[in-house]
Amino acid sequence: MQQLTLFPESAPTLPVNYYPEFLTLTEADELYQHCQELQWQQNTIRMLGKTMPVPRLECIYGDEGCDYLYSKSVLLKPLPWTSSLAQLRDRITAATGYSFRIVIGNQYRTGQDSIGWHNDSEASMGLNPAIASISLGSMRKFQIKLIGGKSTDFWLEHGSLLVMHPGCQSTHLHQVPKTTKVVSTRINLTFRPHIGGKR
Ligand SMILES: O=C(O)CCC(=O)C(=O)O
Repeated sequence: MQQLTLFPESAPTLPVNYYPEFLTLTEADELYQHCQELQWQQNTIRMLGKTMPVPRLECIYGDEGCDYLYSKSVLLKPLPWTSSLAQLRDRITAATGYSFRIVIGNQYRTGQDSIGWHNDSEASMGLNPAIASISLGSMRKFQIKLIGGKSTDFWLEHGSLLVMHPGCQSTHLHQVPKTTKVVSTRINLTFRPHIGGKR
């Protein structure tokens, strides 16, 4: 089983680690194919008194009852783990030591799909969650910054893993900005803990 070094020299000041070749090309291609069959939804979000479509498609799989509400507005109700997603969850746990109860998928259809600056601090994940993020398909820029600080860019490649360690969500914000470049679909899977539901 692949065991990751959690704090390599390359990113000593950020509470994240990036592993560009976590999956082999064949594994990443097969997983991308599997993700095409997941139940993607176009959700709506209420912000500043307005209801608008979330600028990406979303899906959620996980343990029964591990509902996930974000931005006090979007409620995601997990479908049961598929065997591919459960295998990937276990592999990431074996490599990082972190446990996960849900995976939220984001599908960025074009460069106009995005996620703005935010942290993932929903109480349902418990205190100081570790979040593991797999990227598939087109490469997109992921930016992370200390709150009030300068941002660092990561180009998240097909088959890569980005780990946001415990504490990251309290001190840092992250985003995947829109781009005017022509990009095709990118799929992102974020494995997260959850304190509710049934095991
Ligand atoms: O797509 C990504 O790499 C980031 C997704 C993200 O920030 C989130 O789901 O909270």
